[in-house]
Amino acid sequence: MSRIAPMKTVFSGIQPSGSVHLGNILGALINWKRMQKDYSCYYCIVDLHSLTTFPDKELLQQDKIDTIKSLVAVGIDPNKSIVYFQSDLPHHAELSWILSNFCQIGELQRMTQYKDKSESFGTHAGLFTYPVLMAADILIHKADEVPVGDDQTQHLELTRDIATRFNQKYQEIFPIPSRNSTKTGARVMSLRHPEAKMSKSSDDIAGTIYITDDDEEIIKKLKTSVTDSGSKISYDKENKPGISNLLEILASITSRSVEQTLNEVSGMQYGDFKMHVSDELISFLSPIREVYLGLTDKKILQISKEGSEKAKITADETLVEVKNCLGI
Ligand code: AQP
Repeated sequence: MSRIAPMKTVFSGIQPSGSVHLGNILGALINWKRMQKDYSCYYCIVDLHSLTTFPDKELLQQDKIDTIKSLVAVGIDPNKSIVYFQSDLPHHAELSWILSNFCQIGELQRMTQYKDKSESFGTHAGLFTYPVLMAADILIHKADEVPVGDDQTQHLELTRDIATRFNQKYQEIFPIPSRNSTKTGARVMSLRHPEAKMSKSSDDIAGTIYITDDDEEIIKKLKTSVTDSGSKISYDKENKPGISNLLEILASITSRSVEQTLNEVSGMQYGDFKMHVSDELISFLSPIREVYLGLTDKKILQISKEGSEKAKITADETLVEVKNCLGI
């Protein structure tokens, strides 16, 4: 008799550090949605991580709720996936402490996100040990795959090293998680500063397309997006980062390759090309925005409550196993 293999586990997190944007959607969330079909998925609003940037209390509370709204609007189904707030499970912080013993200071010093963020938020230990907490997030549910954008590759590598060291020192309890990424959209850049990634906490609002942006705002942001000198549309990330970013965005939202997209738009003037991208963005984002605006805070709190109850089951099991290994 043939047996059905158990579903693999997926974990990914998102910080409630402001409105979800196009980079989050194309780099992570559409992949999260796709994976629900074949995997057992845990999607976590990592509010402990966001404390590293000292958010305002009221804003954080609303951002947490709005982030789950964004997930549901993009197509994360709480009946299929487990969606919860990180701080509802003390297991994450407890495992993080345990795993910090399997990580070298030099490794944390090499993390580029630490270097970037410490310029704005100082060199405090929370920011420094952020990747260990991220490793705990992933390993507490024994995730096999982690759908994240390009910017998280370094953190995931460290998670793999930490898991391997624990397994070698004690017992093979953690799967070594691998990154699952989208082909295009893995690093969406700012529309105004295409050398920097589109980001929630960026001051540069005009360079970021938010999930709540209405059609007018989308058109305005595309109109003022940075292109490059010259007039020919070509894919050249080094010399034409603005145009290349728009090509990648267009390819991603229309589910085509960059090559196919380039063939379709290569004869256009920059102005017409930008209008075309904004039309496609409106078609892509307006149904998502409609679902988002229809969700109530009460509904979201119910989703997170049920999610944390389910997430607690596997987190409990892993912690017991880890503590048994360690003798505590
Ligand atoms: N610009 C981006 N392009 C592609 N993927 C991106 N992600 C973030 N920005 C881009 C992916 O979105 C997921 C959730 O990210 P996060 O909220 O945990 O943290 P982040 O990477 O630091 O994202 P932000 O939006 O830039 O937030 P802030 O400004 O608070 O730092 C991750 O999978 C990430 O790869």
